[in-house]
Parts: sequence; C-alpha cells; structure tokens
Amino acid sequence: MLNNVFKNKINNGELTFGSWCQVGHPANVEILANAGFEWLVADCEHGEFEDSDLGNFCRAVCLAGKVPLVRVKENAIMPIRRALDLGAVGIIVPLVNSAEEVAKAVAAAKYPPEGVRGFAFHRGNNWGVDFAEYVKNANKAIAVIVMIESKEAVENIDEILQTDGVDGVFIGPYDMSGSYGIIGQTDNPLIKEACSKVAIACKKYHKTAGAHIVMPNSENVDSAVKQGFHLLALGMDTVFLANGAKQALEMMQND
Ligand code: 3PY
Ligand code: MG
Repeated sequence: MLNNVFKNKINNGELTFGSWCQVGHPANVEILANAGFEWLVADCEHGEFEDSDLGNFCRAVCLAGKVPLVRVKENAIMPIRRALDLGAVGIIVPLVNSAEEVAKAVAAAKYPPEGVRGFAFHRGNNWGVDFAEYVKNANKAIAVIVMIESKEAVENIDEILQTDGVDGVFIGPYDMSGSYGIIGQTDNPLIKEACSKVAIACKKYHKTAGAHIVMPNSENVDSAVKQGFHLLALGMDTVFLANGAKQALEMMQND
C-alpha cells in the first residue's frame, strides 16, 4: 500500500499534475482519475469532507492506480493522524507560517522517535495485515507538505524549508492574496513575486515546490512551471463542474 514512488518523484523535482476534490464522493475521484491526474487531494479544510469520507476517498484513488493526499483541516495531531491512518500517503497542512509550525506538522505525521504518531491497526496498514512493513516505511514514504499562504510564511520561507522532515511546500494563492491585501488577485505581480521567492528557496534547499492553480489556464500553468513549480494541482472538482456547465449554456446562447 505504501511505497516511495510519489515521494521519490517529488523529491527528484519531476513535474507532476494532480487535482483537488472538495466533494467527498468517490465518483469525483473516478472521474478525475480517468482524466489522467496522477494524484488527488481530499480537501478537508474547505471541502465537504468528513473523516468518514476519507477511507472511501483513499480507496477510490488507490483503485484507480493514483496517489491519495489529504489537505487536513488544521495543523493538529488528530486530523493528521486520521488522514494517514485512513490511507493518505501525503498530507498537505494549511496556513503554516513558521519553522515551529512545520515541526508540529512533522511530529504529527511521523512515528516515534521522530514524532508522536500513534501505532495501531488501520486502513493504511491493511487493518494490521501489513503492520510491521508499514511502520518500517511510513516515516520515509509519507510526504509532509506545508502550505505557504501568507506574507509571514513567505518572509520565513528559509526557516520553513530548513525544518527537518518537511518535503516541500504548496502555494495557496487565495489566502496569499488575502494576506497581501489584494483578495482574489492571484495573478497580481506581488503574488507572482512572492511565489518566485518561494520557488527559488525550494530549489536552494532541494525541496518540492508545489502550487494549487485553482483556475488553471495555459498562461498561469506555464508561468508556474517557468518559475520552478513542479508539483501542480490543477483546478478542483467544483471548478471543473461549474466551468463545464457554464460553457454548455454559453454555447447554446451563442447559437
Ligand atoms: C488558497 O488558495 O488559499 C488555497 O488554500 C487553495 O487550495
Ligand atoms: Mg488556503
């Protein structure tokens, strides 16, 4: 169940595309997996996901041969433990602003002695069948990614990336725009400059540079790749549905 394929890929700086699910139904996973995304994120911070949806989310992602990741609802022990126990192979932790906060997320995600994760039988280790194997590999194989979504985090990017156990970062463009006082202006030069600083720091410290491009188009995806981002989440189930529906109606109105 747990292997190093995803983590090796991101740590090697390979370009990889995934997407984001806000609706906690496995059908959305199947649809996005069919489209070809390599990994999918369950959004427990802003999406309609309960803990009880996460097992089925991970099941559906694995059945489709893709990688299940969870954006936990907050930087705390239990949401991180639940996501991993239910089968996530990586966690994305929102609103991390300092090295201290990174250390807290890392501790929650790692078994002792590196962290405080509790030992048990759970879906992640095949309900105990693969207990020993899972415990042996988990600290290495599970990706810990923190979200950079504020001016403070951008200012602290060096200490954030130098914290033990963090694999990389993910830009949250909307929170970032709010923090810079330009709510929703995700393409504003101030945000681009902040993203560039983050990408350069990731390169310096050999960490994964990720970004969520909520409303993807060829320009913003191309620009993120050129800046050095290689872990790219494109869109979300809700955005794809809304855009597809709107396009169909516009087509009829233009006829
Ligand atoms: C943000 O834009 O703030 C996000 O968290 C996107 O996932
Ligand atoms: Mg955010």
